[in-house]
Amino acid sequence: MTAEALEYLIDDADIARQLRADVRAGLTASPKWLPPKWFYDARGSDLFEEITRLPEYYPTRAEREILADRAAEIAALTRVKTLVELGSGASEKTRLLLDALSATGELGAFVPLDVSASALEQSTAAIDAAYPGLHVRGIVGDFTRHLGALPAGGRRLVVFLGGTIGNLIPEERKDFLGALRSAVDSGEWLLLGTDLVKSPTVLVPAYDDAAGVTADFNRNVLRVVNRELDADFDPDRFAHVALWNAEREWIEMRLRATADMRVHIRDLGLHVDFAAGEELRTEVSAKFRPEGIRAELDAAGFTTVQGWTDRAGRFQLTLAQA
Ligand code: AVJ
Repeated sequence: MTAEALEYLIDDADIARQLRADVRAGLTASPKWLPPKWFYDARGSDLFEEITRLPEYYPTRAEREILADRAAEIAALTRVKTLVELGSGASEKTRLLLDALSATGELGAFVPLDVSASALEQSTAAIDAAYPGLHVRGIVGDFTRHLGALPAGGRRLVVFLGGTIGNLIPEERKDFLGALRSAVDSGEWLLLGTDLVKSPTVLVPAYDDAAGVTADFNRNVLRVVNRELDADFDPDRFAHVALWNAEREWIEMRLRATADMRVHIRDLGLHVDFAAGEELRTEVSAKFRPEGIRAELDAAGFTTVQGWTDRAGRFQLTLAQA
């Protein structure tokens, strides 16, 4: 059996339009910013996979440990027919859940949603081959815009792993969780992965590794803008910055101009000036406290059923019910 063709809620023209809007808004703002979703072209996705294997980047291993320990318990509590994964990427850790849910005998469908059609093509083909009899329905979409279009019914568990919810600022998180609550029926489930607040001596190296992979990942957004919008950023003249914002409890990644520069973004007819030392914010990665997770879920209309951390207490998976 082969996976069905992907379902497209966004096409290349939408994506191009959004990139143009984001780049114009972010690079004409003060301070300058770009949204993190534009890191993930093929090279950026590969670099992210490399990050997940770095000694300093603990979240992926911590989350995998929790899933390995708790997947059977999650399957027994939820007994769902459909597993929906938001921002699914390679869906590698998700197999632990697919295995456990398949063992309960009721899982019938897997619905991964991601903005990257290429990532989905690979992951749906691999999952389809590994789980004969599972209906795999990949959706090309944006989890901040397309939750209303998720296929309904079939008693669903929606999983949002990796700590990706931390890329949303608090107001965006509120909108996201509210939209998700509206998209599911009472009694359906959410499994949310969140990185936890901890010492900056652990957090900062996770976003500023010794091998420089995260720096390369950060600069990749400039290569994406160069290619897609015919711009002339010189990525080598931007330094990678990762800092802990103690007040907001998030990691910020920035790119710091190492010289005065004028960048031309031809497709936008836009010239952007950088002063030496000026910083462009490319990502926030919020870190959470268990009570804050519960409060945000509660405010959105979800009831927290259980939270699990890895043995070192670095990362939390939270199971909640609508
Ligand atoms: C995939 C969004 C969870 O914020 O930790 C890794 C992305 N950025 N290193 C994160 C990321 C820098 C990652 N998320």
